[in-house]
Amino acid sequence: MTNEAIPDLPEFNDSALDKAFAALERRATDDAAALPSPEAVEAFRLRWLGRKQGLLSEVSSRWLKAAPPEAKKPVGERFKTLKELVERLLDQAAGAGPTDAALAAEAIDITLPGTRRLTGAEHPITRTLNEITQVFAALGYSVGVGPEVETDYYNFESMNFPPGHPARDTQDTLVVANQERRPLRDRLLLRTHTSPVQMRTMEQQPPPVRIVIPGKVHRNDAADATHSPIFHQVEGLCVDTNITFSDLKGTLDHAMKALFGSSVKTRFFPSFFPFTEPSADVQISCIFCGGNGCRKCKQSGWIELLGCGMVDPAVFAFAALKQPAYDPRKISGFAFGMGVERIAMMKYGISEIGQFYAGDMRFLGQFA
Ligand code: 2U9
Repeated sequence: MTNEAIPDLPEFNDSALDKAFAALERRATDDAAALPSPEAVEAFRLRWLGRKQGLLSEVSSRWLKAAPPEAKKPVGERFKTLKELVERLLDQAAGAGPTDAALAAEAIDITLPGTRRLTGAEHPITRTLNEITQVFAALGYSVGVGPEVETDYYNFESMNFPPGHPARDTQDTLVVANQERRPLRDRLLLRTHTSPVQMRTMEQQPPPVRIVIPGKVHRNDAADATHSPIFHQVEGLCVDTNITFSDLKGTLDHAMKALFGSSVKTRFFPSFFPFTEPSADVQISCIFCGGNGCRKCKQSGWIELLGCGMVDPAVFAFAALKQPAYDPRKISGFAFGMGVERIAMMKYGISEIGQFYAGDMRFLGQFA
């Protein structure tokens, strides 16, 4: 709308004033009805309230200032009412957002097909890792985490792999470059197991300790259908007075039943780990055939799933350097470790470990 000049008032009596102001109120209301954009609202403001050339400023000079003394009050009152109307219309237009016309222009056709948004899902490794930690959390274990880049001391030496010992070859790993000037114990490497976190925990707190450590580990292993140089473990540690191998067997038997079903059986075979003595490999009755023998268990009825043992006194001796209460003559404990990928592969019938890392939506979507 263009600014049409405000005509001079021929008369200042009540009915002439009512008529003139009513016409302006209508004009303002009509004008405010079509303000589709913030720019149009601003133009409305300038047109009506602009200090020099606004319509109200013109009304003020032509009608108010020109009024004879006796008409100043009735003109002033009507002018005030008009100004309040214009301000109210402006407030409404500024706060109202787009007008009906503007909305109609942008209207969404609700009959068109929608955009399907995929819901995210927990990765099967994360899910299995959480399931395992939950089983132990329910037994009163707390959950610990620690660095993936470790020192030689925490990863190897304190776990009873002395410098140069052949057991280190079984857990070869990537080492950080250019550390030759540092003492061996301080050199950095990618941890091969989560055990360093247990050692760090013992250094921080005296017994009793019951913790599980889920996390990523690295080994120089060739990748094949069931091995990956990066994989995940859940390890556990229980230390107290009078902890025995029976406690270990009872705890792991319960955990396997909680993870794979109450009909699952366990059996323990002698094994070797530098950090436990005695050590054992644990087998569970085949969850595919119930122990009768099938292709998955190579007709044996059993599947090997985890390792465990009583914590070696040499490992406690390292913890005792910082916390004397880990005196192997006074306390004892058990530890265990399991590969999360291996358990997830069993639980979900996955035959290639690489599927977990390929990021293929056709694989991952099955867990949504
Ligand atoms: C401390 C003392 C002892 C952790 C243990 C195992 C046995 C074990 C393997 C299972 C499959 C690793 O992922 S895997 O390849 N682990 O067999 N781990 S006992 O022993 C500890 C840990 C911390 C202080």
